[in-house]
Amino acid sequence: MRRAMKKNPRLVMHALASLLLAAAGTYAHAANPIVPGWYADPEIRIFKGQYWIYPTYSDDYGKPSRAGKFTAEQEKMRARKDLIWQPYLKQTFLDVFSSPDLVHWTKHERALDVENVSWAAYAVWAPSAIEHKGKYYLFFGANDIKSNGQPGGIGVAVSDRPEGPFRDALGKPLIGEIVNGAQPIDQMVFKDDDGQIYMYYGGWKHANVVKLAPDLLSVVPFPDGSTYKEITPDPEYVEGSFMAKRKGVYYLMWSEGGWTGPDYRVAYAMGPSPFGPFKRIGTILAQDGKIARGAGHHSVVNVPGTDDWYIAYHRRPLQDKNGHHREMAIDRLYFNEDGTIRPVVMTNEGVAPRPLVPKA
Ligand code: FUB
Repeated sequence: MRRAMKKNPRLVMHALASLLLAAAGTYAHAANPIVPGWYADPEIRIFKGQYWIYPTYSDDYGKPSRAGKFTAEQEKMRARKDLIWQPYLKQTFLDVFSSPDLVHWTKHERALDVENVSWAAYAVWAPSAIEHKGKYYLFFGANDIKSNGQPGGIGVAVSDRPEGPFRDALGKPLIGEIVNGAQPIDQMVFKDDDGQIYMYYGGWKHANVVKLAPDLLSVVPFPDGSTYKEITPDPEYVEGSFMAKRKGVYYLMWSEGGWTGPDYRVAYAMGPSPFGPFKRIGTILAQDGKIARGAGHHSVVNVPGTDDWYIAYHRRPLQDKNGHHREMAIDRLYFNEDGTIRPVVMTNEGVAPRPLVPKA
């Protein structure tokens, strides 16, 4: 690196500019990873003419910004050494990132903190955000529950702004139970063209879909009387479900393999409705021995008014074996003529700036 810098003074300028911008909380990396830091499960969205990324805080990278203040009840939850993998105790908040062009990112620290969620104490995971009736709702998993009766599950927090601060909306989890074998984690909220909002979720190799009430604060039954529909698409399904719709087709995507290992990956199915039926078609994201390992838990975004798509995902540096060392990357996602998805080519360069065109 030093030799390269000597040869090319522009590299020095770029490094200096990055350092200055990083110190100011704004990152100018036309490269993957998109920002410094260990972040996972990025969900990419568009709000207020900007791109937003809502990730899991995966591990400390430099000085952490967590508050570290807990109630007696939260301390009690955190003391369950028999249940908790100790690194999860660091995951008590969520940072959010915004960008006008997918290249320059601004960090909004601690958009959600367990300080504002009495029933959550650690393992705050995989946020999913949606704008609804002028407010922003953030769905998140907490406490990595292992059985019914344990405090934790999927919660919902609300804010007037996409960058937060988000505050717990219910004082309890929205889903705090294991239903159909699905651990209540890895939620993703999806708005269909008719305005109905669904939530896809589930770990432990099971996926469910639920219908959210008009205020997004409860789950309501489907017309057939059921409330939790199991839609596990394939025995390989593990977690991280994501729904996208293109040209009337529903694309269910998910992660397979173990997230701490090299072969974590993303697969997908296509279906005629939000409930499927879904049949696995193939893998769209996987490790590349020249770029990174453990690529998975992704999300996709469509640039409004175009058929251009991007995938945001996490991956692990090649030589790094620490499962929590996950970095965020963005690359292009392309569809074939028949609607199937081409395998993603992971890059170190990342994507070119893509500003959003304001609505006329
Ligand atoms: O980041 C915590 C957990 O790791 C997520 O909930 C899983 O999907 C996996 O990425």
